[in-house]
Amino acid sequence: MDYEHIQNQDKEVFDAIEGEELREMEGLELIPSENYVSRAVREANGSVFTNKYSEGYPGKRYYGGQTYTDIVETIAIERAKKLFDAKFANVQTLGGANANIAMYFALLEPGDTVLGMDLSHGGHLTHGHPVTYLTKIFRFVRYKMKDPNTGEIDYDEMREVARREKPKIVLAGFSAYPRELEYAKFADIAHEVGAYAIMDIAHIAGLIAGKAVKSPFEFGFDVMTSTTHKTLRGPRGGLILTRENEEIAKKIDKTVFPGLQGGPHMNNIAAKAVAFGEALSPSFKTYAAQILKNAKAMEKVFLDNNIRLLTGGTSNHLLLADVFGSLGISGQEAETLLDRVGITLNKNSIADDTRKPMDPSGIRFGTPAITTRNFTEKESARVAELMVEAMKSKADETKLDAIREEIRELCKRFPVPESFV
Ligand code: DSN
Repeated sequence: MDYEHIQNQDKEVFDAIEGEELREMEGLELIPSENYVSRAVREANGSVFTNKYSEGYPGKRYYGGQTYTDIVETIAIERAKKLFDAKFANVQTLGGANANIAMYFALLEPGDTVLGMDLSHGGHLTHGHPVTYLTKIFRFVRYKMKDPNTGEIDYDEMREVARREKPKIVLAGFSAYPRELEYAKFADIAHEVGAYAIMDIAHIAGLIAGKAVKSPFEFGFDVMTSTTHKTLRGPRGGLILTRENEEIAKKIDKTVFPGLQGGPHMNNIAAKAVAFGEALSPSFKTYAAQILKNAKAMEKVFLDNNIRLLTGGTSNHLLLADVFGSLGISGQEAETLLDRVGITLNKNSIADDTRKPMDPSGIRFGTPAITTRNFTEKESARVAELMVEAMKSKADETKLDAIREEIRELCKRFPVPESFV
C-alpha cells in the first residue's frame, strides 16, 4: 500500500508501519486468530467514512448527512445475513469482546447465569473468566472437556449442570479448541432448560462462511457472536447474528447503541462490507477448505514426532501442542525461539496446565494466514517440520540460522499476494 503522505509527514510512525509490513512479509504468521486482509478491505478502512458520526442505524440516525453511511451499513448487514443464513445482523460492535458483552446485556438481567466453556479448556475470557468485570454482574458456571486427549465434551454432565444451575444462556465457542462441537446437543440442552443457545464463532467464522465446517444455525442456535478479522479475513471488529427471532435482534441493536457504544466506526463497517463481499465469492470456499487441509498436514508432522496435541489433533484451523510435556521446552521458550527463526505463534495454557499462563506448557498455532499466502499441505508440513527441528535444536545457533534462512526463502516463494499487500 502507498504510505507516501505518512512518510513525508511523520517519519516515526512511518518507520513503525514499514517495520511491521516487513515483519509480516518476511516471517510466517501462525497465530490462528490473525490473517492478512485484502488491500480493498484496508482501503475501505482508511476511507472518508472515518470522518462521519452516525449514531443510530440505517434510516434512523441522530445526525444528518447519512446518505452513504446508510448505504454502506445496509450492504454490510445484507451480506452478513446472506453469509451466515441469518435474519438479522448487527455490524457495529467494535470487536468480539464487545459483541459478547452486548449479547449478555441484551439477553440477561444482572445475576442471571451463563453456562460457558472454561478458559483453561479452550474458552475465552469473555465466557466468564473471573478477571473480567462481567463476572461482577452475571453468574458464570463452566463446562470442560471430559478428556483433553480426545476433546470430547461431557454433554451428559453439561445437561445435569444446566438442569441444576438454570442458565439463561448456554454458550458454545472457544479461542483454543481444535474440534467441532456437537451443536445439536448444545441446542437441545439450552432449549430444554429455557436458555438461549449461543455460539461465539469468532475463530471459525471464515470456516463457517466458506462452508468448510457446519454452522450452529443449522442446529437451531439462536444467536452467534463473532469477530470479523480472524478466519473471516476482514477488518478488526465484531458482528452479532440472530437466526430468526426479531425480538432478540431488536434487544441486541438497542444494547449496542445506545446501550454500550457511541458512534459506529463507519470506516470499519465499510471494510466489513468489502470483506463480507469477498467471503461470498466462490474462491473463499476454496480458501476455507485449504485452511483445514493445511492444519491436517501440520497435525501429521507433530504426531509423527510424538508431540502431544491437545484433543489428539485438529478438525479446524488451529492446533494446541503440549511442548513442555513432549519436548521439555516451555510455551514461552518455544514462542521466543520460533520468533527467532521467523515463525510467529503464541504460548498457550493447555487443559489443567500446572504451569503459569505467562509461561505455560503449550503453544497454539494455525493456518489461516499461511493459507492466504497460498501455502498447500506440502509447505505447511515443511513449516511444521522446521518448527519441530527448531524446538529440538534450541541451543544450536547454526541450525537455527539455517532454519531462519529456509523460512525467508519460503516467504519469498510464497509472498503475500499482490492484492493483499
Ligand atoms: N485474542 C483472540 C485470540 O487470539 O484467540 C481471542 O479473542
